Amino acid sequence: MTSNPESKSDTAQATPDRPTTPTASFVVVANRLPVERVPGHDGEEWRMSPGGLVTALEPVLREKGGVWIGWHGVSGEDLEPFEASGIQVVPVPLSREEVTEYYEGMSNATLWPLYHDSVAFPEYHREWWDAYRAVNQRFAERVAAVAGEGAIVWVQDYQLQLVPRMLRELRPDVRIGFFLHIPFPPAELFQQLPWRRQILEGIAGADLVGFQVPKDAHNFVRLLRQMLRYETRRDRFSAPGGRIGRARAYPISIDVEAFAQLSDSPGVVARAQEVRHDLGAKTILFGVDRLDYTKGLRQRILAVGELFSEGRLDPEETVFVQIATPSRERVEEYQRLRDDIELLIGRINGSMSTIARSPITYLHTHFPKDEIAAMYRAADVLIVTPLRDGMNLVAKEYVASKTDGSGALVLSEFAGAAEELKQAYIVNPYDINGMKEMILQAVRDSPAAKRRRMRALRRQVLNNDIHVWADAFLHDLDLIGYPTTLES
Ligand code: GDG
Repeated sequence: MTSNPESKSDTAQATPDRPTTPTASFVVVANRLPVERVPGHDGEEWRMSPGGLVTALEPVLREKGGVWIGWHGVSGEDLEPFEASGIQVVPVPLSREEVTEYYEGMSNATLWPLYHDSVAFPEYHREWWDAYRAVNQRFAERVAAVAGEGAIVWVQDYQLQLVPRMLRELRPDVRIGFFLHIPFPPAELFQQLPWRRQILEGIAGADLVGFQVPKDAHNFVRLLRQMLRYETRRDRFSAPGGRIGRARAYPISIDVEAFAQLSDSPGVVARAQEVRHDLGAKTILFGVDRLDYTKGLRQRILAVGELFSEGRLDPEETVFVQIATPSRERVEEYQRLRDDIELLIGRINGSMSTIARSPITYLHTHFPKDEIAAMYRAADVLIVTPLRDGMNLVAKEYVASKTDGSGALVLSEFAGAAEELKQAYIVNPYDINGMKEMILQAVRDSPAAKRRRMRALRRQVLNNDIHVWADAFLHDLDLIGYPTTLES
């Protein structure tokens, strides 16, 4: 069921059937709401947008009568809480200026590059920080107004690092979890942040802090000890007032079963055959990423381009398809990246193409999920080469989609996923020659060798899906509060 929320700016009248703000026992807080506005019978409607996090949390939200709090994606619009596909959502408004300063600025031009090894230069602006704090406070206040007595609140990601502490001040009764989807930087980089203490204190307001990999959890605990003088022991820390919190790794995953089913569905099977036929290549190399400087696109394209120009990959036999989904297009660094990538690909194709075919097929657009699934199914080699990545779900989606056990995964050692997917063809994306050799090996290895690797990868991914992730985090969050000392 979808309802059509009314904007406060459109109408000051509360409609009688509008759901009132609920008192929830489970609250998910994320920068974005998992909804999209779609045309409906009666004007516009809201639909839950598909995505791993929604899939994982939807059953818990339904079972516990939970709510999701977040921004709905349009600035300057203040909406009442509403229901979308049976889930209660509570929109948090953002002004146009806040989108610029809190979201595009502090979140995506300061924290995002800093947390990804500073692969792009992080910008520090005091007015961005002020907006970040103000928006985090607004989120915390919304949660405080919605959460029932003793509720479980799960805060997501780097845009909302101050919320745990702000919320604790408003509502000491609730149990707070925080999960960081991106890497947590080493101390030497984190120390650059003018607001490093506030960020650490903000996150440490949570009872349980989750990271993608153990190293990041250790970094965080070490920083609490060194910078805030918290007492710590292994994964536990003692916050002011004697409250004991924990910081651990919970590697996120995907809805494996849904991907496998989609991959085996008749439409996707037929589309994959069609793609293979249309591309007319013996070997299909594939990449799909948001167009982001952390994803190592420049290095990947350079490596594949050199393999073509040196004649080690034959453009008559091999094609490289790269989908680069538009992302953060108002942030300057992303505009520069797009220009660089398109110049690079233009040069390679310009010198290597024939009238009939080009070695690189580059698509700068968002595709439906079915189309991505068909590409996974059709691809002989998936190339994932981030310079730094919290996890990387694309790698796991490819493995889940290869239900017949074929395919080869080339994976950067700097993706969180490399900790689990050890049987992939692991590369260092900064080492172009090494990457070229590994891509060639992934293309040329015997089918039996590839199957052996894929079997191990599939075992890992199948046993650790998104439900395992959510259950593990929520289970640990549930237990927290019982141990009262650092030792227990
Ligand atoms: C952050 C962290 C962490 C991409 N293009 C299209 C499309 N996609 C989908 C993929 C995949 C998702 O977007 C990308 O997920 P990643 O994990 O690879 O990367 P980030 O967006 O950077 O995510 C990351 C993740 O959070 C979860 O914690 O793994 O490290 O950076 O699902 O399939 N989907 C469709 N069309 C496209 O054109 N439908």
